[in-house]
Amino acid sequence: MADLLLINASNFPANPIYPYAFVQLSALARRQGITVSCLDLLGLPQPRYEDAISRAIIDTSPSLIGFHVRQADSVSQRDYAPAPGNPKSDFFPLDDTRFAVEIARRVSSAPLIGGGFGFTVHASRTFEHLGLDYGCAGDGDPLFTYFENLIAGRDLHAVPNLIWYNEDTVASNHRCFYGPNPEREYDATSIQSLERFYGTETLYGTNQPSIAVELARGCPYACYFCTEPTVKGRTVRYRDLDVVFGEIGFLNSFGLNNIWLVCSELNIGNEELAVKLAEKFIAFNSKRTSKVRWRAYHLPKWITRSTLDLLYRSGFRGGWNDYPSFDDENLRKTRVPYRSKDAVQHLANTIAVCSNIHEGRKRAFSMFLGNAFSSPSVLKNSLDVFDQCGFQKHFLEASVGGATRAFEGVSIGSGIPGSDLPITYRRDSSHSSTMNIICPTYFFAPPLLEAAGSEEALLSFFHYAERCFLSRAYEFEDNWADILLTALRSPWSHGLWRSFLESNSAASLWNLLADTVPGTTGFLGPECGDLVLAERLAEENSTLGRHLSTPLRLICTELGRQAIELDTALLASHEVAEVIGLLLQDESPYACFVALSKRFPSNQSVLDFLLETSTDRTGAASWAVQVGIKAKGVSLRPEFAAVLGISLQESAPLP
Ligand code: B12
Ligand code: SF4
Repeated sequence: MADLLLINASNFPANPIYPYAFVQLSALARRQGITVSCLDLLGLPQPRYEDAISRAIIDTSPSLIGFHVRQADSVSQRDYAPAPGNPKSDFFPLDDTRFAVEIARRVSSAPLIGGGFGFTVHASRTFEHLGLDYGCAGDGDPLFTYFENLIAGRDLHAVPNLIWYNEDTVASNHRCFYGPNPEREYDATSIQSLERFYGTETLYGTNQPSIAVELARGCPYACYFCTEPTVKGRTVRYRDLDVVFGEIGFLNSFGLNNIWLVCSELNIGNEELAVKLAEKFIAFNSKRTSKVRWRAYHLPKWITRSTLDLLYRSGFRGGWNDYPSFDDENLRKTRVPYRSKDAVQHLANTIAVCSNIHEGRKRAFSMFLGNAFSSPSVLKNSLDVFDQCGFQKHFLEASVGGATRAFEGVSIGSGIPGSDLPITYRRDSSHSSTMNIICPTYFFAPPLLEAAGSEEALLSFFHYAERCFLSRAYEFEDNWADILLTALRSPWSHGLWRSFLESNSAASLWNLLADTVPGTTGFLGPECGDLVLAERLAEENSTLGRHLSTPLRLICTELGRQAIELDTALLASHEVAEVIGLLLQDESPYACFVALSKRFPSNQSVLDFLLETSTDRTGAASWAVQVGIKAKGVSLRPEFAAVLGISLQESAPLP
């Protein structure tokens, strides 16, 4: 039996987490002597909802049924449009919640209420869309103080944050913002629920999921894309740190050591709270054998290098910064409270501080380059800065936000470019310009769309930037052993290969690879052992991927450089030598793209240009040039150049 049954159909399968709202609402209920039972529908297809919901209702006979809507979509347009390199997601939490509401309506006569962050963003519309009896805009506290009123449908005017039908019209009561819970929220029951959700092996394993603990709520800023100030309030309400650490100590006593401190931002206006927390975590961890690691959203400002050092020493492991750009004018328009030098400094500091931390996590970077105020010059300036700072080589993957999620009164309205042309995506794969803002609805920056010529071209460019300019992801995409094999099977390589190994540090790399693949020996010459080894490596490349790609790519590039040296006719031309230099020397993929885009509209035109000068008939030069193109991930398209404002100039000098 339970007074309240809470149901969540909004968990994002690509990034599943135990709903913290279950913990928070259960704790509020406890204070009023109200019992709560929770059901998360993650992983269940709709046809199985009926069974799960009916069973929960029969088991608990709730007086009220609540639906938690954490978010109405993933806030990432690429999950809804079939973007290159990205499968379409089937994450439509409002459709699933509505389906769950219909079932609950059939099975139970209890009133139905909705709430949560995603619900609150468009509270009245979502309330109507879901077919509920009540809605709660914002903090859930009044639900419990006025629990009896809600069940009896009495004095509903008095219930803060409530949305309800007053006769036939939707009424929204006055909004109240509450602070975080002054008492501990987690109890033994929440631990059992966490165990059921994750399974004990995952929950207590080496890669523990993060457990949410609230630190503060609210944000005074007004970034044009963010709903936090309207949902959580513009005043920051902090939680007593002793209560926060009481919570962390309780979780730690069960062996739960990966904490996500929930707040809008950790360092609003200054770094005081961050420093205080770091000191408390250091003291806390010094008395524990199993150390706590923690994360929190934070701004790339108001954290000095020494504070960042302190934070990471205390177990801090970052949060999420989605820089819109590294262009001051653009940052000003997006209304984020920092500028390019803050972001660059913070990123450089984070890279430096994290360089010694190897905890099995992929280094990932994300940027909101497709923000509404973006343009070709914003993209160019930002990528120039990123490249000049040498950040690319530090990240194994990156993601670019290509479009803005439309939120009424926040990211949509006058002065926000593109917000008058939103696209709503639907589960049945249709999308239309008839906006339904509560469903996944996005818009693009008009100057970017115009420059790219189409949505497909713009998203393809971003995909390229993610793999090659903002991270090293592209380095691991090709089977470099296969590429090497092509050379080793060709007679032109034999002499080169032997002298290459004898005279080069690559020999040690090659022997290292031989050690990786049992039963093979390196350094025998391409006629015998090396060919066998390369063949085995080509087979293994898909499984050993990252480990093998880097040394093999280095070997291929070095061999490529030597193969080109043989082609004196090719190198006689100054221009040709420069293009080859870009491809096979240390230039970054971005610098290479920018320089080549000024001269060539496609990869094929680079090849044609180089090879028409070549006198080589063995295939060595052609192999080397193709290695260079792959080694820099080059992908030349006129639309890509246009997105960065680069125009083709036949006589452009190369850098
Ligand atoms: C920490 C965090 C993360 C962490 C979570 C770590 C963890 N272990 O929990 C990580 C990084 C993993 C994460 C992931 C994601 N997140 Co997040 N996340 C947050 C953050 C900062 C806190 C979330 C939280 O737990 N809040 C506390 C909960 C309980 O608040 P709440 O839902 O509002 O609930 C309160 C009330 O609304 C009410 N209430 C809630 N439910 C109900 C139900 C009823 C019936 C009633 C009456 C009341 C009620 O009571 C609660 C207490 O007052 C929020 C921003 C924020 N400040 O909340 C973003 C936020 C919710 N996340 C967001 C997004 C988009 C995501 C992802 C989809 C990102 C992605 N594409 O992967 C995923 C989704 C994960 C999932 N499976 O659902 C967005 C949602 C945007 C929006 N406008 O809807 C937010 C707002 C961030 C932002 N500013 O854009 N997130
Ligand atoms: S500072 Fe952070 S939480 Fe505040 S409005 Fe901007 S993005 Fe949202």
